[in-house]
Amino acid sequence: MPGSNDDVIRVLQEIGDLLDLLGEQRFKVEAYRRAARTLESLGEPLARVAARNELDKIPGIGDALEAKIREFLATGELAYLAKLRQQVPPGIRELMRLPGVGPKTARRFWVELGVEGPLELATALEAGRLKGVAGFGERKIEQLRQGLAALGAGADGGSRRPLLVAWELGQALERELRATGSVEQLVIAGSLRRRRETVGDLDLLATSKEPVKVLANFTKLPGVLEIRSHGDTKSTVLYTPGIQVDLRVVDPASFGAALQYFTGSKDHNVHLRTIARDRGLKVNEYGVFRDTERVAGATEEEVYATLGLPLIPPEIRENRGEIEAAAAGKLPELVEPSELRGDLHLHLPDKGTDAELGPWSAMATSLGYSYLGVVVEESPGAAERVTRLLEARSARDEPPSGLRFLVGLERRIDSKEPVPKGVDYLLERPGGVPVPAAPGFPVLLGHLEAEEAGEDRPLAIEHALKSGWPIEAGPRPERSSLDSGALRGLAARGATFHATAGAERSDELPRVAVSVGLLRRAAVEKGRLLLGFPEITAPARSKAARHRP
Ligand code: DGT
Ligand code: CA
Ligand code: CA
Repeated sequence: MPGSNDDVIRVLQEIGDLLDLLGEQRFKVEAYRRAARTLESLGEPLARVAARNELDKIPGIGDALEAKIREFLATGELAYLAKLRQQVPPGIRELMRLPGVGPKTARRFWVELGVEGPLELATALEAGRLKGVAGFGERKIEQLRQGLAALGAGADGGSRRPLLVAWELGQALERELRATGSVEQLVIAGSLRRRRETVGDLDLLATSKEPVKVLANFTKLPGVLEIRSHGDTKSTVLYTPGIQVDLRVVDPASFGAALQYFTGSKDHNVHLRTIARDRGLKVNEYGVFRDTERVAGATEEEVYATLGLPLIPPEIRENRGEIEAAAAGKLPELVEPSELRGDLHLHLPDKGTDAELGPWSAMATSLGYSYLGVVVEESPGAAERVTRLLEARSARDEPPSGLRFLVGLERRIDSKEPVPKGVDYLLERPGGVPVPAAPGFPVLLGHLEAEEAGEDRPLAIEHALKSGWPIEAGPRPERSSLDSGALRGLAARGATFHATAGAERSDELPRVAVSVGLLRRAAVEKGRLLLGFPEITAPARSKAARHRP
C-alpha cells in the first residue's frame, strides 16, 4: 500500500534515476539513493516513525526529504515526482531495463543520439548509428541487440501495456475463443485479473473436453501474429498488437488451483505456501495436497478454505497484508461492478438527439443501470446544448427500462459562471484555484489528467476532499485517472468516489469494470462509492457523507 516502506523506497529510487537522467549533479542524485538504501534496513513502518515525528532522526533524511515522504505517506502521490516524470519521455526509462544501461547511458542515448525509447534504439542499431560512438564497442552493441530482443522491442515495442489496453484485448480474446466452441470454463488470470496498472502478458486458463482442439483453435485466431510454443496443454502466441498470450487447458479438478496459482501475485503465492506448510499441506497449480491426497483444487474458494482463509479478492493479492487481514476476518468489503447503478461522466458527440441516446440506453440497460449522466462542457454554447439534450431526453421520456438521463455541466473548478437552466449536477475538473461550487447542485470531481499543469490537480483533489465531493475513478491510470495507490491514499483520508467508464461511445460503457477493479485494488470499501444518483453529495451534506464508513 502507498505508505509501505517498499513504496517509499521505490519512489526515492525513481527520483534518483530521474534526476540522473536529467543530468542533475551527483550529490543531489546520491542523496535520494542513499536515503533509499537507509530505508531498506529500517526495522519498522515509516508511517509509524512519521506519526512519532521522528523522520528527521533517520540518517540522511533532511527537511526536504522529510516533507516529500510525508506528502507521499499522506496522499499516495508526490507532486515533485510527477513533475520529474513529465520531464523525461517514458521510453527513456524503459531503456534502463536493458542490461548494462543505467541512467547515464540512457541519458546519452537521449541527449547525444536523440533516441527516446527501445523501438528507436532498435532502429538506430539497425541503421548502424552507434558505430564509432565512444563507449559503444561491438560487444556492447551486441549486448544491446540481445537486450532489445528480450524486451521484445522490434516486434512489439517491448513495453508493458496499460491496464485498459490489456483488458480490451482480453475481452476480445475471450469472445473469440468462446466462439470457437469446446471451451467450458475460461478465465484470464495473471496481472490483468489483479487489475495491475500495467500488464506484461495475458495468462488464460480454460477447461475443455477437447484440449487439443481448443489449443489448435487458439493458435489460429485471426489476431495471432506468431506462435511461440504449442503443446497438448499449453500454447503461447504473440497477439495483435504485440502482446504475449498463454493459454493453458487444465483438468476441471485443478481449475481452481491453477486459477489461484496463475493469478498470483508471486509474492502472495509464496506467502500462502508457508501457511500451507504450517498446516502440513502443499499447494501447487494442481491443487492442495496432504501427502499425495488432493484435498482441494476445483475452485479457488476451496483452495483458500483448506488454508483456513476466506476467498481473497484477486485485486488485492499482492502480499501487502491481505493474507493477515483474511486470517483475521478483516477483508475489506469491495464493490462488484454489477452493483453500480449508473455512470455520470459520458461525452456525447455534439448533437444530443434522440437517435444518439438510443444506443446508450440499450447498453446502459444491459449493464443494469438506472441512470446515465451526459456532461456538457461549459462554453458560450452550453446552455443551448443543455436544452437540446433535455428535449432529446423528454422525447425518450422514461423508456420501459426506467433508465433516466441526467445532464451534467463540466467546468473548471475555478469557474464562477452561472449554471445553465436544467443542469442536474456539476462535474468540476482541475484548473486554477478552486472556488465554492454553485450552491444547490450535487458536485463530482473528474478529469484528473496526470499532465494537468502543476499544482492544479492536487489543489482540486484537496478541495474535493474538504468538500466531500466524490472523486473520479476512471479506467486510464496512465493518463486521465488515478492509479490504485492514489485511490488508496485518498480513501485513507476519507475520500468518496464515483466510478466511470469515461466513455465517448456507448460500447465503451463496460470499461467501468476497469475503474471498479482499480477501486478494488485500492481496497476502497464499498460504502465509499457513489452507487446511485440521489446519493450524490450535495455540498450541504458533505460532512455526513465524508464520515460514512
Ligand atoms: P505480468 O504478466 O508481468 O504483468 O505479471 P503476472 O503477475 O501476470 O506474472 P506472470 O505472467 O509472469 O505469471 C502469472 C502468475 O503465475 C504470477 O502472478 C504468479 C504465477 N507464477 C509465475 N511464475 C511463478 C513462480 O516462479 N512462482 C510462483 N509462486 N508463482 C509464479
Ligand atoms: Ca501475466
Ligand atoms: Ca505469463
